[in-house]
Amino acid sequence: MSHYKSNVRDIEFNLFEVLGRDELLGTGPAEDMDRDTAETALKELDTLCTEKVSLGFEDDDRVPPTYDPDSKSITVPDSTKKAFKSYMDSEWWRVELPTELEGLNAPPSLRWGLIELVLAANPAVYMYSAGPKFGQVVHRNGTERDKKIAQHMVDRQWGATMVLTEPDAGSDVGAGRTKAFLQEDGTWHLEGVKRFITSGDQDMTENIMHLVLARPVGVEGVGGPGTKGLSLFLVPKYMFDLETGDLKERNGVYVTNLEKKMGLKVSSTCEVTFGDGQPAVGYLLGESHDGIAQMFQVIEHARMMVGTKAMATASTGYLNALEYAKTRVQGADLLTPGKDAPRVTITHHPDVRRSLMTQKATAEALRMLVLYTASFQDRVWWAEETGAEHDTLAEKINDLLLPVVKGYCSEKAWTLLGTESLQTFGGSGFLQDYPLEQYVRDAKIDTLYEGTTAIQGQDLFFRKIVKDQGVAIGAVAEEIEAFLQAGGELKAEQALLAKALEAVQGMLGVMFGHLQESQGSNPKALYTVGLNTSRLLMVLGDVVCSYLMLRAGEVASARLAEGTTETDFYSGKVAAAKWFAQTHLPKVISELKIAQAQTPDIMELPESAF
Ligand code: ST9
Ligand code: FAD
Repeated sequence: MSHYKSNVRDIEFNLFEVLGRDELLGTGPAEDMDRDTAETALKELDTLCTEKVSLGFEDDDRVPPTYDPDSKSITVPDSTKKAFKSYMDSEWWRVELPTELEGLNAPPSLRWGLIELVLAANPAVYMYSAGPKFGQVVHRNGTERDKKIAQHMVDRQWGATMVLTEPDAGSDVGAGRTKAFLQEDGTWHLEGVKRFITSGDQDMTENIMHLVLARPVGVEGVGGPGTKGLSLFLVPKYMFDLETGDLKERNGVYVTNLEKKMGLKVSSTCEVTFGDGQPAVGYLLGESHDGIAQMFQVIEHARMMVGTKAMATASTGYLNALEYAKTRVQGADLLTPGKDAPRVTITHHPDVRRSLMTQKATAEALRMLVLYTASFQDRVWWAEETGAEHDTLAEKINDLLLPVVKGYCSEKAWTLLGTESLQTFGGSGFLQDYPLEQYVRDAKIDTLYEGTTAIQGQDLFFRKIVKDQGVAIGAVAEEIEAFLQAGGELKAEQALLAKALEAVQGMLGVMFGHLQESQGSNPKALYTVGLNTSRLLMVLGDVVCSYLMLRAGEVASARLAEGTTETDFYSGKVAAAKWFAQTHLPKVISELKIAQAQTPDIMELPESAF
């Protein structure tokens, strides 16, 4: 039986009943994807995930991919191979590709609704399958040569990797030392060692295209220090005929180690060595030295993917816990304490109810955050596809929300899975008989890769708020204020939201105050800003998610008033909305007080005092 449990009903509720995404479907660039087709897609992919994609998930965690140092290659276990093949054969990955690359070009919100299912069922399969999608970045930024390469990546379903990290360059990508040397024929030879590279090798695709950041050497005007001196090179595992894509000789890029990890073991994490004894030939993407900006096109997508993965795991974790709680009989109802009182399922205990509602409300709030963010991607996509004026505001709001999706979803999911979902199983949760212990191990990585939570917090404040001059955050605040102005049924929770929104604005005021101070007489006030950036990220997540849950709660409450037959579903939505707001919003006010009280004192403390 599959570990995977999905909530397609909630995805559809968000997409169509709250966010009105059906208005985009069946028209303009989504002419071929009407609402019926979208619902069929969700249903079919859900079935595929249940019956095939999820199958290698547990077995291959126990017996993960192996590394052979002689051939410097990785072998993926058979169940994962089958799961991967079933996903690639289904062709559903084409929903993420544009029509010029034979994609189905679905609106981004629908894409993320679909991707959630694959990420819940078997996240490593999604990562291994991302080659064609990387092809899109190659196509978008490439020369005519690169566009041909991109076409092979799609047509031949090559694997692909994003290659940034080095032993001394993790968060600080600009410290990377891998070098690139220009050759007479216009290609480059790369030399260096990268580490922690996801899908660095596997034996499921005929070729792998590595997208590598390296520093050009000996060419005037390029290759300076920091991230701006990095260029992006396409380095294939096998050389190939540019016209046909047919493979030629092995290129000089080899996996030199496979990491042993806490979780997500099916996804290979590799040390990759370039040009050790054999040239590692690369092509400069777009023949332009703009590596970090080009790589950030991949990173933005990958950060959204990581937040979605975290949410997807939290959701399947909750649904597994719920199923268990409904059947596990233990203890008597609090109201019937006698020794011979009838034993009840644990869902009768208030603390288990508290835990289950926390899980339901959080998983559903995170899903809303992902799909709400995707709705701004829809606006950008729509403008691009129809040739309308670029939707700058939507792009800015998407940029603002991305670190929240990545940072907030990953932090909430990992803790929720451990402290609530696994806990619901009692001691059984600690066993490998149930998927929870694996979910906890697999979800921890989401707070780390694609930029740790600390990096997301800094990105949010310095780049997405300060550098943006508050435009995007102002627009989101206005949207929340308009919602509050309109009133509704959930009045007490709306009042909490109004106070919490003020608290976030207060926190921003505190941080801007310290920032200003640091630019004047007290440079150390910048440390105080840095002590609050992760806090800001988490409270912004609390407030935006509460707003979204209350919006959903109002829709659900209207459906109940109209007399729906789905009473359980909609009353569950109203209850979850209230619960999320009641349990998160009061804490935002405490966080403001903590933020106000921060001083740079701990920065003065000698390291030896820690
Ligand atoms: C990793 C992979 O961890 C894990 C999972 C892999 C799974 C792969 C498969 C699935 C993915 C599928 C993807 C398919 C892709 C398809 C997409 C199709 C559409 N936003 O602030 P500055 C740029 S990989 C945009 O001065 P520093 C910008 O160009 C490893 N751009 O930074 C900027 O210039 P300007 C992940 C941004 O101080 C320039 O960078 N590693 C953003 O030099 C310099 O900016 C990490 O994530 C942004 N938010 O460097 C590293 N930010 O200002 C984390 C910067 O002129 N560390 N740029 O515009 C950081 O992010 C650091 O903050 C730093 C700092 C490196 C950026
Ligand atoms: P460090 O940067 O050393 O950070 C250590 C700690 O210090 C963290 O808590 C961090 O938040 C904090 N810190 C560091 N700098 C700052 C700062 N300026 N301000 C505040 N706090 C800071 N990389 C790739 O290029 N491609 C991949 O495909 C890939 N896949 C990965 C898969 C796995 C399983 C793992 C574990 C990593 C992967 N990575 C990949 C690398 C990943 O992106 C990095 O591990 C991550 O960016 C953090 O870098 P680091 O591990 O060097 O930690």
